[in-house]
Amino acid sequence: MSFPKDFLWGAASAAYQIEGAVDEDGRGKTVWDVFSHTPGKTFEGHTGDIACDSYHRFEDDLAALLTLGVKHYRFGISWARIYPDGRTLNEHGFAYYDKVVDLLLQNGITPWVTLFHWDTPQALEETGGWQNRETATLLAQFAGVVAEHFRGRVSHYFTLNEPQCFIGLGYEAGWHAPGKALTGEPLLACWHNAMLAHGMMVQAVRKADPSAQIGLASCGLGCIPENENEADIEAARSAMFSFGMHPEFSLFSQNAFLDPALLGHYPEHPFFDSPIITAEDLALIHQPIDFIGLNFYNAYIVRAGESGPEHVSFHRGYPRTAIRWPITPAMMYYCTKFVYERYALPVYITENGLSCNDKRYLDGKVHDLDRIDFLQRYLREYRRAGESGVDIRGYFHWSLTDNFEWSNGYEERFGLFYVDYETLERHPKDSAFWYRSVVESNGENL
Ligand code: GBH
Repeated sequence: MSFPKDFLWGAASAAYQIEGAVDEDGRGKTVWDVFSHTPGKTFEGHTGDIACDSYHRFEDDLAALLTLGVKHYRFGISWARIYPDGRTLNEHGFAYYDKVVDLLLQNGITPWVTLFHWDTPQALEETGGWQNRETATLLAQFAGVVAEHFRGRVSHYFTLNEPQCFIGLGYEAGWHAPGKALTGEPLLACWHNAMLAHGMMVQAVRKADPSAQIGLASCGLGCIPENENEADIEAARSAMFSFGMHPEFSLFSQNAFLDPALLGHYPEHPFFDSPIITAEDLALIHQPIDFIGLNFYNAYIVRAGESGPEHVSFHRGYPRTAIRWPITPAMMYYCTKFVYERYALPVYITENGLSCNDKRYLDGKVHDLDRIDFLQRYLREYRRAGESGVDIRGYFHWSLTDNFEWSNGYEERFGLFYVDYETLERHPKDSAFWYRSVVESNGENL
């Protein structure tokens, strides 16, 4: 029982969730600055103004990475630092990322850059945001400039992080910035523009740096079979690639992103019957990429019912994390396998983790047994996917440190490192030392 020999272990973060320093070196406002400062939108009005202050404390994050012994770090570059209004280049915006990238490289850690993790410049939101196709063009321009700037230093990029969330939660459910609740054609326009952005970003990065490896980071409804029999497994697979299965936001669908990006068409569903989708657009979205990144947290349980796949409710007392998401380790096996069988590209888990009610105990340490237990369960299932033939390449834990958990603010702690938000000190949780032993043994100890 083992992981592939050259399997990569890493940790992940995102610009707005950790950086703070929202007014420094010419950074422009993003939709999340505005949304988090709007009363009632985030838990107790929390904002990313300071966050983990990583903008001034990257050395502390680096020390955390070195404690873990990981050789790979996934982090974001903020669009609004480089293009404050989305259109005008601000060279000063690169200084911080130059330092981050150089320190990572000096310490033997490979940078994996996420080009877009939800922080659209506010100025672009004011000209229609994702409803406007120009937003896609401008994001691709940013992607090209970043790849050009870091050519020779950064060779791994992710285009979009979870359009399912920044469009689904931001423009459909309204729980995330910019907090819109659209349906029909206007919502489809947002989705389609995000897909176009992906395709144009791949082109822009390839043009700037032909040797770069490019992927995406997708999320959405994961489905696992109630019982491990053929009928339930097929029901789970078919539910996982059905559109509109989530009760609150239809866009929480893996294949709404992966089908156009990797197969060149949208899912079969009336939502996508629209003249705005042209064959040229589909060709533009469908660019060759090098790997699929999956952000996996929890799945639905599915069985074969009389008239097709059915959701099975979680039984009373079903295990859940602090944020109340159900603990469904089998998704690391089934859902990576379903994705691999459908799209046939190498798979990375680009995010996986959980929030716990972490605190420093009387002894000053953070005893997060729940995190260790969760990870052990999830990683065993991921290993099982590899053993069954899925081309699994790596695992990035979400997250390196506790951080700004979007509308939940600082109330949810997803880190391997505890952040004391008064002093901004990072403290390794027990899970950090445990994860180090996983990294060192390539998972032999799981
Ligand atoms: C990721 O989003 C983000 O990329 C990251 O920035 C964030 O901090 C991290 O996860 C933790 O949230 O409707 O009950 O099935 C993942 C967000 C998680 C949103 C699962 C939808 C479904 C819950 N998704 N959630 S449920």
